[in-house]
Amino acid sequence: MISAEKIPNNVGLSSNKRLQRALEHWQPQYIQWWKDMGPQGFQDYHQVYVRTAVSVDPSGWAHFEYVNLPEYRWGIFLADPVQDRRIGFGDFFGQPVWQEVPGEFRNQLRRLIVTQGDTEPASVEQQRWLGQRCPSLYDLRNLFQVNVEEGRHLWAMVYLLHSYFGRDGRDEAEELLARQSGNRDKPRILDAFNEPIDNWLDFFMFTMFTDRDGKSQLLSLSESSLDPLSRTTRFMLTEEAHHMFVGETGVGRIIERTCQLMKQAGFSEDVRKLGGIDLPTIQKFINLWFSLSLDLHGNEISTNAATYFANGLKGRAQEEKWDDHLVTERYYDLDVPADGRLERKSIPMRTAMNEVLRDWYVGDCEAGVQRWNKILERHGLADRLRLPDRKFNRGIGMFSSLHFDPNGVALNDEDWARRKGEWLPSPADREYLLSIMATPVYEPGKFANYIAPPIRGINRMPINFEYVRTEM
Ligand code: BYC
Repeated sequence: MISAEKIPNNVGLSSNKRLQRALEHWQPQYIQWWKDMGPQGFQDYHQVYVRTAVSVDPSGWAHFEYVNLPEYRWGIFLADPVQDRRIGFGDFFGQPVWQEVPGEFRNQLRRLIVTQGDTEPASVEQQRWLGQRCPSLYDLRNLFQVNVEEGRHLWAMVYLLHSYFGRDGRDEAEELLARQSGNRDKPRILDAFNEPIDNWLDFFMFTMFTDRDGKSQLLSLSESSLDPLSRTTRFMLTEEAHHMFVGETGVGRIIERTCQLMKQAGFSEDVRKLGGIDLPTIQKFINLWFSLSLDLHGNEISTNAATYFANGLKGRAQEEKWDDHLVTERYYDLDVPADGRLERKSIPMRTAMNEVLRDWYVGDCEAGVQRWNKILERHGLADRLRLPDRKFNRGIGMFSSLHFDPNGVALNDEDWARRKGEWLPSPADREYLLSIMATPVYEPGKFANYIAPPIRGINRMPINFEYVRTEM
């Protein structure tokens, strides 16, 4: 039974019969999906200390309690309305925002919402086996927090589909539960969401880099002229921040431990013999997840992106910081491959909106990597981690048919095939990581050997708090 008590919301669910009916059909399928495709081995007998959003004010979404995961209260929230909000960019600049979907933009908006929605359950599916290899109860709890909130983000997109897109919206909402990460016949829409995440270095890199793409895409959707989409994504951003915290501090704690082990090994790079994760391996995972997440921003030159911008559907991150919101006369300089070399070209800026967003994203990632380098500096080490060149290992966009090394130097097919193992995780690297993660750490306050404890616990709880407990 659908009830406002079980589904915390600020969208008037108790008086919205249409939404109730749609959810009555969809919610049981969602729970079934969560049980089948969500965290494996932690559905029945575990209580997890998680945060549940019960309202949009800070006190409301910082509500912590022990929950049995399938009983988590996935809610539906819109950020508070902005009075007299006006369209902030594109051809309709200055007009009032839309409370309903204009017929002529219905397909484009549905496509954006479905693409966004598809990533949320995909990430839960990708991470579903990680609990069996967790480095601590603290990390296990963080994994589940991320998972339930990705589930809530799916609810947010399904709310929009059910409320504004009629029959097609209901069909799309079902399809969101039918596609599966990595499934050959029914894969998830975007490539990075079909990659396996079977170890915790992958998970932390994913939450650092791929969730940060979530941040850039949500920032741009929160500028949308469709006000309910803007308000939904604005609230999602508050949760996204915690996911990136998990990623950045997770990798940071691995680096911290690696530094300790390097000292212990007499400043040797080879910390594997002490069971640690060496810096070259960490660099390879940065190279992988950064390049996969660059792909998530779409083609460098994109008429889709130009149309989204022109129609006011998807803006730039922090659109108010730009001085020109029409962008009809501006150009963007880009290195374009031509006849086997790169040629600088000026392209109309509206068609470069994916690249403009990617610029914002690269800057945000760069700041995070610099914070990691501070750890190395603090330990007196000369090694530094870095982002690879944007052209490296691309699967989408104009560099995808070419090869480049992490410095952006072009390589032929043969050199790429021979050398890519130097820059990307090899099967042997993955095997090594699985070997040090084979035994999960479930004892409160204990941490796997390859990762340092966090500085503090969650919600002012001690680090040795029993963040996940078993109830038989
Ligand atoms: N993989 O003109 P283009 C998150 C396709 S993450 C496969 O550049 P557009 C999260 C494209 O569909 C954020 N295919 O496309 C993070 C198109 O196909 P068709 C998710 C790709 O539309 C962690 C063709 O290539 N949010 O929230 O400008 C955990 C032409 O490309 C890919 C969104 O994505 C790819 N990577 O740009 C949980 C926001 N890229 O039509 C959650 C909504 C492109 O030719 N989506 N293609 O068959 C969008 O804004 C756009 O769809 C994209 C693509 C930016 C993704």
